[in-house]
Amino acid sequence: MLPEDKKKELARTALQLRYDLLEMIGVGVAGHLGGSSSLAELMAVLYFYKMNIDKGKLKDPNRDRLVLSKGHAALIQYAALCEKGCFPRAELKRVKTLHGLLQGHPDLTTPGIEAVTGSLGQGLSISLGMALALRLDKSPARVYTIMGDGEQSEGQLWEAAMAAANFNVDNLTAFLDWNKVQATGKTADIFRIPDLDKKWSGFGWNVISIKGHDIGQIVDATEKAEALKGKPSIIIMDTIKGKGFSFAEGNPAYHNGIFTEEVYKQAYRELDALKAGL
Ligand SMILES: Cc1ncc(C[n+]2csc(CCOP(=O)(O)OP(=O)(O)O)c2C)c(N)n1
Repeated sequence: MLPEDKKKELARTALQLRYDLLEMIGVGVAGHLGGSSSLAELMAVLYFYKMNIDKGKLKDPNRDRLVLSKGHAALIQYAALCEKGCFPRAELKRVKTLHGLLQGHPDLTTPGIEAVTGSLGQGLSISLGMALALRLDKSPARVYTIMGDGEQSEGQLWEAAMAAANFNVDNLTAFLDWNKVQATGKTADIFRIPDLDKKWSGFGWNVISIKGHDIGQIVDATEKAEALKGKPSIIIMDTIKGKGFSFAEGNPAYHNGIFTEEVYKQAYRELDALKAGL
């Protein structure tokens, strides 16, 4: 069990990552707020508690790997990498500029990014390849993959799911950001994928379902997944798209929305209120 003071520290980190999202998105330019903020707690746990990653040794063969299969949420990974000190803070303001270090979707030019993603459905296959290679090398490193619920309609990931179970891969943990909304509406209205837990267990995976903004539950689930030998684990996280911003929560308009000056100020006020309560 994670001590309360550590939980608080990670909650403050998650809040800082949300501030960083605002800094990157700014006013008048589209930015993926919704699917980024639903991952803030997970990113805080992975980068600031769980993963073996050192900014000075980003190519260490035994580092843990994180593949953001839902690559459009790159901003939240950039926020975490920035807070980890992997690149200067000034880069946040240059996000999505030509020749900048931080592209619109994950790219290998960014220190700490492990895979090019953005075309949905591919991250699990990439992660499986990494996990198999690490196993061959007898490395203690783990691979983490983050997928979206809309992304579950991509066929390629189910092929990777079957293969991971077939090869008894247990150094791979997948996360499903079950925020129930995708780019243009509710996932259930666009492409129904019921019983995701049963689907994944039917494909041979260990399934753990948690509240995805609860830091203690995220830590416990990742540790249970790590302890289980002989099969891959998926942690299905019940989350809220746009979490932390009242106007964006569950609202597809903020999948890749544009802030007006007024809403932007409101977003900061809402984070300041959360900060006062932490
Ligand atoms: C192969 C592919 N098809 C379509 C898209 C366009 N697209 C970008 S984000 C998105 C919705 C993703 O929804 P979800 O996986 O639920 O992500 P989240 O809501 O968590 O951001 C789509 C369809 C894409 N990036 N890749």
